[in-house]
Amino acid sequence: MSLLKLINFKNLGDDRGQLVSFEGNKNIPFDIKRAYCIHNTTTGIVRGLHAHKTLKQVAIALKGSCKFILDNGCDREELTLDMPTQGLLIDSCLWREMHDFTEDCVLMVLASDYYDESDYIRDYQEFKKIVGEK
Ligand code: T46
Repeated sequence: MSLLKLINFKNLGDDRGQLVSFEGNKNIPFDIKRAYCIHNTTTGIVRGLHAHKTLKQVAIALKGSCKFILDNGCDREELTLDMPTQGLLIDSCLWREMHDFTEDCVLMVLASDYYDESDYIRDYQEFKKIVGEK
């Protein structure tokens, strides 16, 4: 089964322009407690490089594009996010890396919980150990 779980959002646009709606426990499969945006990213950098113990998130490229790698400790898969009508569901216990941000990229992330540094696993070997024990 692929690690890359995509959600397609309905385009509610008309001849005035485009509109996409995100609703907790409807087209987003959890209660949305937090939203954040990554933008004005420095060329060539890699972000992420961590997993979360419990947090679930959906990442949506509102503008531009970036590449996402998801890794479950055994398999590693990559995709490009490049449209507001498509979201990537990032379940807990998945290592993520984001790279190749276009200059104009605005990446919005909807999260199932508030920011909590103790939920992060920032060491890949520790992550491998935790998923290996599950
Ligand atoms: C993730 C990927 C996709 C906060 O204070 N509140 C927040 O809600 C967030 C997300 C971050 N921060 C602080 C923590 C750091 O001092 O903002 C700084 C940058 O965060 P970080 O280095 O974790 O950013 P990324 O892009 O590596 O990772 C982020 C999320 O943190 C993470 O949960 O899954 O995007």
